[in-house]
Amino acid sequence: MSLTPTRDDKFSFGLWTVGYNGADPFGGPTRAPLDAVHAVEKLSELGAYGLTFHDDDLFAFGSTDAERQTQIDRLKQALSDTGLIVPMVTTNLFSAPVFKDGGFTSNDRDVRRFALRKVMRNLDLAAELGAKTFVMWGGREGAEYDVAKDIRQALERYREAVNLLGDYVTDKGYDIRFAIEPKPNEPRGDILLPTLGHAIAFINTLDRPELVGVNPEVGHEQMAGLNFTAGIAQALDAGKLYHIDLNGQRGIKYDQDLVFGHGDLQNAFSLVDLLENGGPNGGPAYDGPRHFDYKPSRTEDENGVWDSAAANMRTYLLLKERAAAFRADPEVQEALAASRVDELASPTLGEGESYDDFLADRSAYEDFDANAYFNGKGFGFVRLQQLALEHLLNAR
Ligand code: DIG
Ligand code: MN
Ligand code: MN
Repeated sequence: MSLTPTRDDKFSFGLWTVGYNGADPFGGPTRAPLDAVHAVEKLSELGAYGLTFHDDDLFAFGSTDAERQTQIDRLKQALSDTGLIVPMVTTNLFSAPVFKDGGFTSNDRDVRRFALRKVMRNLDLAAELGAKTFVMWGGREGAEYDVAKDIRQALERYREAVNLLGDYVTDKGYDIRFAIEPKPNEPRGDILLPTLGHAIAFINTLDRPELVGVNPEVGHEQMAGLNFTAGIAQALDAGKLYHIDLNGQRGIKYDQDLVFGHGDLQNAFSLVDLLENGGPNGGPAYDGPRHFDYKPSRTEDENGVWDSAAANMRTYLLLKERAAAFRADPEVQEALAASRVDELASPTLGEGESYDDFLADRSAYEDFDANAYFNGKGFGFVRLQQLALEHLLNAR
């Protein structure tokens, strides 16, 4: 298995990631601005297949139409020259002061109308560039004070916005699906739709739920203390994994946006195993872009930026190789069977068994020996986990 990224690996990067200038709430930029064309050229050299962006990443907020078009034309030329594509586009509804109380859910109706128009204009650009996914991260949709935001009305405004956008792309014939990106907090004290579970519940209340999925980000679920791999399994179960943001996070703290694998490595291993081997017949469970939404650490120079971009892809490929070795190991297959992992796929009721049949089956309850599980009938999970760890460490 090659560790050299190819377009077939479908690795994509946000322009805002490699373009992150290092500024944080406690210090200014440590790197010069990065030109979009240069980013496309370097990412192509490194083996990426796609570039994603917010409108404001490509042309500054408040640009004239001419300035906007110039940047779009420059990007199109770079994409044509390199063969890189734009799999996903997203909109910045969180940086400009006008969005200080959010976009879709600002208490200020005029701001909500401005935000929706900004997104619709960006949807036209997404369609023009052939993007198939439109991500909506509502980073500013939320509040710091419970009494300042009527959450039910905020959800209704969010629903109104997404329903309108669904009507718009349908009527325009755009081949675009939406992906809501959850995050529990930061920059708002509490963000609406904080986890992928909240987002999936919200999606089911929309007029066109089939048009809307989720774009879970590793660090965002982990900021809430949740298991990202388990969350992705639930998104897959719901048929809602429309995109994914890969990065690293080391525990419940501010959003670190580390290189993929530089946080919880074992969860990264199980995630890649799920994505690559968790589908039918042990094949891929997800065929979308492997998108990195990370920040090259403030400490790095431009060389460090490209090293970090390469590290994301190399780590993914290393984990893919390790997961394949894990699945191919006969001792692992034997340990999986001993742990009865596959038995969970067997329905609890027998084929055609009615609940009357079930109630009549004395072996299920009256004659069942529950005490046999004391001091016996162990599941062998620790042995299985050690096998996984040893494959992760390439120690087998
Ligand atoms: C942060 O995790 C968010 C924004 O960077 C962007 O809107 C979205 C796209 O993946 N992720
Ligand atoms: Mn993040
Ligand atoms: Mn993200």
